[in-house]
Amino acid sequence: MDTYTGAVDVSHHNSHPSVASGSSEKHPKGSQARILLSSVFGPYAQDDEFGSRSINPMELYHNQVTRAQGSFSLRMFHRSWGIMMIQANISAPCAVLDFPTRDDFARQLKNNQYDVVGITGIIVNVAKVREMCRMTRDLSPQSVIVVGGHVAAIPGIEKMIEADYIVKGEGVSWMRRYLGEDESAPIRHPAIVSGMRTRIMGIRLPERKGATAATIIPSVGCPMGCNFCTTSAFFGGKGKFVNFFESGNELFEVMCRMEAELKVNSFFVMDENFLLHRERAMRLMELMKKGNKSWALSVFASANAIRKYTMQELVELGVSWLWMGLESPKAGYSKLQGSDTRGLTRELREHGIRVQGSSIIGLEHHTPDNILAEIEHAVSHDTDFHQFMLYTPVPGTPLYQQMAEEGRLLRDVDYADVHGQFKFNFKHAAISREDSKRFLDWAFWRDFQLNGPSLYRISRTLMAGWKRYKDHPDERVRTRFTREMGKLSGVYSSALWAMERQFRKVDQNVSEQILALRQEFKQESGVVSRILPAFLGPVLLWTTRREEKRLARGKTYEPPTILERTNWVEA
Ligand code: B12
Ligand code: SF4
Repeated sequence: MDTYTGAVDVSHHNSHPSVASGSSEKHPKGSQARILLSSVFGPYAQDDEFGSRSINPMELYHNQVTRAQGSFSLRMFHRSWGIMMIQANISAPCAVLDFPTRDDFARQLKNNQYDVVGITGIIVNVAKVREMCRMTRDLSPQSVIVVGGHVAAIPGIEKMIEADYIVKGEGVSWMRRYLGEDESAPIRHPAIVSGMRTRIMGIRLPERKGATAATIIPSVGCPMGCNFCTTSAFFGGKGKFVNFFESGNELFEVMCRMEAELKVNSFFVMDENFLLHRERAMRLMELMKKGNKSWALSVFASANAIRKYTMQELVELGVSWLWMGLESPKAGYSKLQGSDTRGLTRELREHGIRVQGSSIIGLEHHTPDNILAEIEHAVSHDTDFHQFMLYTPVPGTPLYQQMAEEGRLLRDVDYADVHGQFKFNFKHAAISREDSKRFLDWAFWRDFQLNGPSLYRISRTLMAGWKRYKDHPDERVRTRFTREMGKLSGVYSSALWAMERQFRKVDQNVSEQILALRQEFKQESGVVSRILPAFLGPVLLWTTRREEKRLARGKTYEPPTILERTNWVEA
């Protein structure tokens, strides 16, 4: 193994001209150019000079949703879909390197003659992007360096990193244009398994083909344009977004292909506000009915978009998991207008739809006096999962612009800490930077303490859905709930057995609720779930406790490094 030992260059000098988005220049080799697309290097869950932070691991749930749930936290990794999307849509020979170490990245550069090195990163990763540009100049001086992803939104980024092109916004069309390919050709969706290396209660779940949902990316951006929203701003802001698949027909076709290729019947739909596009969603439902597709969909949607559908429609569309914003009723965002989010989340859960709520801590009207009540309000939604985030002006957003104009942005906050899970990066009218973290941590803890482990909560929602829909006239709906319940009855009821015991020390009341749900399972499901917990329950209790000890000793998890090549011919 060759090791890269280059010193860290933190200077801001920039000898190569950087060009912002929309360049009309083309690479001289066109589609013959050899491309490397890489995500930023790990390890991630540690504190280092490149901006890794132990509180900012590469794990969606453990990072920002279930992080206070200890061994019950849902842990898994997600690939870097942006560069997978670009790779699938160019005909040039292309390697995607995901989650490399610095050594892996250096080795790629040394052992291959790449013409173009594309690096993807978000704002927290800027120091890594800078280091990777420096390494590329050093080890592969012939390569053109292209940087894309949200990191491109940092004001003055072209002076911070040594790149030839910094691409703001959508990258597939940019790369196609740069290689002289047809920019407007239909988008080819890559086959993406949504998550990997899933762990909960101290065990890693087996990775069977088809067991994990496929990720589908219908669009990027969101036309609602909430002032703090970075994804909306990055792809054009209010009124704008980029659609990869315009119609329900196109989407259905992609999903059928994924179903066949990955053997899946569930989909993680990565669209910021999927239900907002009602016509497309309804057409998809029609085709699902015609094609007898009993698919399950996990989607993001705002409360006002959800309200455009009846519960029946959502259930028939296969919506089984909904990620929605529950911002304070006093905040006045148009996406929430007129919606009683507590009533809505209750109703959704009663129909077997798991709800992932998302609440913002530190809104303008929050004060030390009212924030605990606001947190109680958020927690009282009793959603299956709850994400809390600090109100954060992120570069590129209207909120950031406003805060800058008002002189409220705090200087000397490292970009690596601007992610909403640490402390404020701005001066709040009433809450101090230190207190922002305390309130945030409290919100996560309070939700866990009062509502219990998310694994228990999703079991409860699924049970409600099963009871309601097990005799539904639409066979697709029945099949979906039976399938989901099937998953629950064996292993999950054993997990409930272990949870009930382990949670006694946190909250006796919740532990009793878990017991009550387990009894319900016994009645509703087959013989397996009656017998299995007696054997598997104690095993899971043991693995849970073992995991608890490991975590106390500082155990962290990292994603595996992945290299995938397409259209490849050895140089
Ligand atoms: C999946 C995901 C993750 C995964 C990580 C995946 C990975 N391998 O890196 C997990 C769950 C681990 C994660 C973690 C975090 N994430 Co995250 N994540 C997402 C999410 C939900 C989807 C990303 C995605 O694939 N989108 C779809 C693809 C197609 O879009 P895209 O990545 O933007 O790529 C397009 C363009 O940007 C561009 N492009 C991208 N890369 C490149 C490269 C080149 C060379 C070119 C030319 C173009 C280009 O072309 C692509 C196609 O158009 C987004 C939200 C969102 N809707 O995008 C947040 C998002 C990217 N995450 C965000 C944040 C803040 C985080 C965290 C800090 C957690 C947190 N506190 O919120 C951590 C950081 C982890 C770390 N240590 O780096 C923010 C970024 C904000 C910002 N402005 O920087 C986002 C936008 C969410 C949000 N709205 O706040 N995340
Ligand atoms: S509705 Fe959600 S995704 Fe759309 S702009 Fe607002 S916060 Fe962003």
